[in-house]
Amino acid sequence: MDQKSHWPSQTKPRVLVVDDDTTAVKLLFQLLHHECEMFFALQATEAVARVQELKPDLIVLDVVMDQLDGYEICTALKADPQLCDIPVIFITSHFDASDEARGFSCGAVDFIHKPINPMVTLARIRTQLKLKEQADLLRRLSMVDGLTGLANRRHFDSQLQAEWRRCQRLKRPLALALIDIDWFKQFNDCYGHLAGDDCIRAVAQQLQRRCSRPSDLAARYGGEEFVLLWPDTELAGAMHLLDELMMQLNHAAIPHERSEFGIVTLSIGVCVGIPHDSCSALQWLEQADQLLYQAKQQGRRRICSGTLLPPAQVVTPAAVQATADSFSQPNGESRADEPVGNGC
Ligand code: GH3
Ligand code: MG
Ligand code: MG
Repeated sequence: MDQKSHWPSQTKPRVLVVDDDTTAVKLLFQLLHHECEMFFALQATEAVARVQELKPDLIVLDVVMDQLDGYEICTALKADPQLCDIPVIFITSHFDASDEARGFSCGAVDFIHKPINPMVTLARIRTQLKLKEQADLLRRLSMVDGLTGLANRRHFDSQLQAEWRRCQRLKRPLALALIDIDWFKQFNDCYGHLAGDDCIRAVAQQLQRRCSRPSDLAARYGGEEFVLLWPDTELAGAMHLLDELMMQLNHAAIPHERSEFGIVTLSIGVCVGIPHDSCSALQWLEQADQLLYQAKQQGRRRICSGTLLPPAQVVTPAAVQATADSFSQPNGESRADEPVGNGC
């Protein structure tokens, strides 16, 4: 088989070889460099730091080295949640069943014996890289919503908890917007379910455009509901992004003849604040949901915003301090055909 065409994906898998035996290192390089991006660590002591820096797809690890043995390194890697999914193949000059058993119990996936047999080694490494590629794909798919390509609810739930804790620790504001398409049942009834799916995808694309920083997250919350999570974002910044979103959707003007507005519109509840101990991430989500409910009650096609109450004022999970924000144009003007001053 042509070595260059072995991996279908555009990027080559990354392999880190940790071995102080330069003969073995050279041979592995010759064997793999056509189809893998190769990295080396000749010192056992630099192994873990190199893994953290490179995040390789596979580690080929010598069992016996000067300073540390391979078992200790493998055990350290498997104890680290960020690194534990990287497969480790041990390479050794001695064949001893009890050593091999020890290697597997440390978390290794396979053994290669020296002197290196090129064909067997290549086959074993390819097998592990294929398994890693499939595991990565499954991990990615388990976080993505099939219809829209946005993050799914499961991924959002874990990010919400993680960002809540991070912003609490750093005392940074976190913005959360719950977004719902207006009169969407009527849209499906009028144009059909497939057109409904297209509409959901179009809205999802607009949401994704409002996520420019790596930690920003747009997710499909369920049905025709979405959520935007913006860490390190104040209320003014969140409102600016949401106003842009509303404008873009007006511009797209997706027809919706069963809506009083004639086009597809959104209702939004947004809540911003610095997380604190008196409130949980779920209570905060509940506040955003209350604000979304208000937006619906007050006529739809609008944004109701609120700030997370300070610790002393949190009375019930649903306690909401709503501010009088509505959909305002970025140029400061209000358009007669859009609701303003809705009292949210
Ligand atoms: P409101 O303005 O109060 O939000 O009214 P609504 O009609 O949008 O809300 P409702 O909850 O009554 O209806 C939501 C609809 O969304 C009903 C459901 O069939 C539709 N829906 C949910 N998921 C999908 C989907 O994946 N594709 C399509 N086409 N429709 C969906
Ligand atoms: Mg709806
Ligand atoms: Mg809904």
